[in-house]
Amino acid sequence: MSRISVIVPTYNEAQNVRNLTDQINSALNGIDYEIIFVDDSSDNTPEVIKSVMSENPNVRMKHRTGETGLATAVLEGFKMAEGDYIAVMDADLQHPPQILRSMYDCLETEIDFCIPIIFIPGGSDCVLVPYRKLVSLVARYIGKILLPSLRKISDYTSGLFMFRREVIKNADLKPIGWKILIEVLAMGTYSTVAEIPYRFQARPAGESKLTTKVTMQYLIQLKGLRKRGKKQRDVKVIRFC
Ligand SMILES: Nc1nc2c(ncn2[C@@H]2O[C@H](COP(=O)(O)OP(=O)(O)OP(=O)(O)O)[C@@H](O)[C@H]2O)c(=O)[nH]1
Ligand SMILES: [Mg+2]
Repeated sequence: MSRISVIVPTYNEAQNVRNLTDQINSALNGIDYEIIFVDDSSDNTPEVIKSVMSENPNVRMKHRTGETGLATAVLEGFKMAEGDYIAVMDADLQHPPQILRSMYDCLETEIDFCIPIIFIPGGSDCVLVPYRKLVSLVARYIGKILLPSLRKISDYTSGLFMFRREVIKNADLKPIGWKILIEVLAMGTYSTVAEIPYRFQARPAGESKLTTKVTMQYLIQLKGLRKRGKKQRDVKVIRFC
């Protein structure tokens, strides 16, 4: 049976990690999995994670001090991951953990990469405020212009995805800021991508850490990927709606 490593970056998510772990645990019932929290928090999140670890042997944590940044946290998780399939998910439950099972099912059918999407039929972004929807739309549009090799893919700005570990085997990943999916898509090796719908949820607790600096870092990252990434790709994108 294939094993999943679920990487969860955390920054002050003390109120969410236990709920998230319970939901991942029931979503992946019967599947071999590990959850890797990569934590940069300044609150008591690491203590809560340690308590969760004492109850669930599938949970591990790397607590970083003196370093923050979502993308580098996820890279740290990639280094620690032991699974055949690697998933990335936010801690704030905006990504419904049940979707992990559908992502796993996709990869079990020889697909290399699965990206859940909110704006395809069956998906929903109704909890996002109009301003956030607009920022996301513009970010995707700029990405499509600057990285034509990824044009077939509907969304590469999300923090929710799963791929076979071979995808990043020889990938030169040097993300800045927050956007790790676009880095993996631009630098990784894969030939089939599945897009599946999902419903974005409201954050039940804690605060957003998104800032305008993140948007600027995304633009700088795109510029770098234009130089470093593959200019052309032969990728089959299958959309399950
Ligand atoms: N390790 C680590 N995790 C981070 C850092 N910044 C944010 N995160 C985590 O990354 C995930 C996404 O952050 P959010 O603040 O939810 O950002 P978002 O979902 O894009 O924005 P909202 O829709 O406003 O919540 C959450 O699990 C955060 O805890 C960081 O510097 N280090
Ligand atoms: Mg969030």
